[in-house]
Amino acid sequence: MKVTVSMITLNEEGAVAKVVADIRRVVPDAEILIVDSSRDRTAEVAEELGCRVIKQFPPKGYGPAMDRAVREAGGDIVVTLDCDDTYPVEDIPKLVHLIDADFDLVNATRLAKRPKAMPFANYIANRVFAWTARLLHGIKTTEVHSGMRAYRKSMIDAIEWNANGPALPVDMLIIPHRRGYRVTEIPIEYRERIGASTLQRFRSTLWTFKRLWNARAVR
Ligand SMILES: Nc1nc2c(ncn2[C@@H]2O[C@H](COP(=O)(O)OP(=O)(O)O)[C@@H](O)[C@H]2O)c(=O)[nH]1
Ligand SMILES: [Mg+2]
Repeated sequence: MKVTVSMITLNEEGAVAKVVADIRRVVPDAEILIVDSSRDRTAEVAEELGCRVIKQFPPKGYGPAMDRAVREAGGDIVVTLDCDDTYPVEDIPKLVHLIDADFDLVNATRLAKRPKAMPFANYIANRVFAWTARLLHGIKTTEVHSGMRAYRKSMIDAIEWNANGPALPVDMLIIPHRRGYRVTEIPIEYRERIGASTLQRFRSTLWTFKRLWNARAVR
């Protein structure tokens, strides 16, 4: 099966070359797709390195960029990753194998144990989100916000979510689970980010609970 590694980028020129090189080393045959909304040279660097770059301007936020990044993937398997060097690229083959082994979605969780690179408040918030997801949806997860996952492309083609607004990764995990697709989880290491985070704590928390609550209607 053909693999696409999809990333979205907002001013990641300090990280993009390293992340792309790391991906190439691990999965040389994969398509690398980037949805870019940067003001810096991220897109130029990615294009020079042979990535497929889709430009999204004006920037529409994480959700619309991520939606585009998974829907436009050319592969049968789509692996998502932040372009900030926080996720272990060397684990991509593990995720791909699990899709090969008939799972439709593999969630890579950073919270199987407490990650040193994550602020304590974020850690507690993430635990509460995961616990709420278990309670409302019966999904055995420790993290609903991971940016590192593998999705079967045919599943994405069959599913809709509201891409506008923060916390889209919640819907991208919970809706497939509720629709009866085979979802599994593996633990990963989480590293310190290159560059600054775009996370807006308050809005993200609000939208996480909103998405978790609204997904009860999905069956
Ligand atoms: N295209 C695009 N990418 C974005 C946008 N907002 C964030 N990103 C990218 O999405 C990924 C996740 O954002 P990040 O700042 O790392 O969030 P954090 O991991 O929660 O700290 C990074 O690769 C960002 O560059 C956006 O509005 N448009
Ligand atoms: Mg990040």
